Amino acid sequence: MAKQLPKTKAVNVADYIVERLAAEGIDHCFGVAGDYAFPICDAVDSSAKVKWIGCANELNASYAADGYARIRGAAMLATTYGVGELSAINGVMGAKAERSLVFHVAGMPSYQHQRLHKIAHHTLGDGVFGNFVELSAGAACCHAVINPENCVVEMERIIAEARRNHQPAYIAVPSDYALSPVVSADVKPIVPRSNEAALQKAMAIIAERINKAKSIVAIPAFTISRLGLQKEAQKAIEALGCPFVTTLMEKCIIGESHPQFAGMYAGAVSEPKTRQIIEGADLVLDLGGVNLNDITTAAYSGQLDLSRFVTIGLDDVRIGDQVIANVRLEDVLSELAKLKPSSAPYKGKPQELAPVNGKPSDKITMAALYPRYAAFLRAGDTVVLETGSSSLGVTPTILPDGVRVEAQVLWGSIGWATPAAFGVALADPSRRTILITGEGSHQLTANDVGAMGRFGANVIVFVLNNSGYLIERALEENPDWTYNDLASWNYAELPKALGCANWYTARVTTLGELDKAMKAARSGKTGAYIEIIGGKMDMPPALAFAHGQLKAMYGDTP
Ligand SMILES: Cc1ncc(C[n+]2csc(CCOP(=O)(O)OP(=O)(O)O)c2C)c(N)n1
Ligand SMILES: [Mg+2]
Repeated sequence: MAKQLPKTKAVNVADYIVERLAAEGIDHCFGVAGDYAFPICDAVDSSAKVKWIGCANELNASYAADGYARIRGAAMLATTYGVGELSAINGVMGAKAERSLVFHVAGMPSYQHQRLHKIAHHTLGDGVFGNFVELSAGAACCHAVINPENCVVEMERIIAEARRNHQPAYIAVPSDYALSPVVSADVKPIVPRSNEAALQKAMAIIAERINKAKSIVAIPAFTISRLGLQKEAQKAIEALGCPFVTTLMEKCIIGESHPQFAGMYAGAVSEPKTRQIIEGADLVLDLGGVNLNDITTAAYSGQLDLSRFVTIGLDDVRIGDQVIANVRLEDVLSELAKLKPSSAPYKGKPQELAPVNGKPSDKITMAALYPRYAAFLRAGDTVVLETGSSSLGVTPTILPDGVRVEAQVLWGSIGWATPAAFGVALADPSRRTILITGEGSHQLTANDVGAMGRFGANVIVFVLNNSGYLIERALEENPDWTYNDLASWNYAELPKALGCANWYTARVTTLGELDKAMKAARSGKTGAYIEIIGGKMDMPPALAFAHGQLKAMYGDTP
């Protein structure tokens, strides 16, 4: 990470903030302009390092920033006071839940107007200006209200704290202060580091647990990919020689053809061998803090003994009731990588891609669709998966090595994936970004397909049109409630209407048409948009399983 502090001489507060965030490896700012945020927007627009990426609304911008942060390690989001920042809260809160580092910079009314308690637009008309700071701060792990004197010091504190937790930070800037010269201060970037003694203590306990254990399994958690530590985690797992499993949240975090890969763990829907390996292990090395929620455990259907876990968090190690603080995940991984396995490494059964099935004239079934995605995807692709039946279809499907998967499994806010795919595509144009979404989710945020076209993000979009909210139909006794129906859009016409004039588009109802469209999308250099017509109740097996587990998912009917 480039860590050069901007020179402060004659630089205004807004310029300083933009420069300082640029030094964190950020070169795009997602947002929607507004008068209180003009100084921030101007600072971005005039910056040689950070490009302004206007989104259709702030919710989309926050999702796009989350997607970008997952690839780059951090992102910048700019909104205006009240109306803008509040629209972004769902997306920023999701980034907090999923440990994605978004710097949310919001423009506030001027200090002068705050001091005079002016009745101003975007307020409750009460002369109070602190109403929203607490709300936006609640979606972050730290926050600061900036003035010219505190700017330099506060930026270092905020950046260090956000990096320590790997969660969003909220930075509120009154519009007149934003234009004032920054007061320089003698500071150095604070890089989170382990306390050496604590690290040695943690490693001694971990080594003892490893030596005693007859069977060990590792779970590299989703945080590993948020922090960009995939290679380090792989080295540690190879040094340990033990099998590793993933949950839905870590799909493809390490290539699925890795010999030590023992499958995806999802409670009772796991392969029996995978389930036995993790549920029967003496020691579960949780690398990063895996999230065992209702989705990742298939409605709490597994039998994990948490007393056998050693959890290496971002900033601490937990073994039962013992917590060793000030130990960084990256340091533990590099210590683990020095170990020598006591026996030959685990060798699992090679995971194979599912064979492509069906005749060209067949209608598109889910049984034929998911193996086609697996055959379509290749190394160098980043797949962004939306909540809904699609993610439950793709995640159990083995994918080729070199495919990266991003999904918002825990927060699960539908509409996330479309702008997130936009952010992912801008974050790394050397990879091809593939969006897989249901049409119901897409309706929430589809307007930013326009931004993909405008900024040259050549995403390949697959929209599954199955006449409504299939996942919700499956999660209820009665699939026919009208609230699971949708306005029937002509999805394949959206790119053209939204200004993506040169995109490849198709609406496919048969496997032959799908195969042809996939080929065309792959060979083109522009974005592509494929609307897939699926059956109203045709669902992947994982969803059918959930349908039979409604009590476990939601508790008994009172
Ligand atoms: C912001 C938000 N609103 C509502 C929900 C509840 N919800 C979860 S999935 C879903 C429907 C998804 O439908 P679609 O995208 O069409 O996917 P399908 O399951 O039909 O393939 C809804 C409404 C949610 N998760 N997030
Ligand atoms: Mg649907």
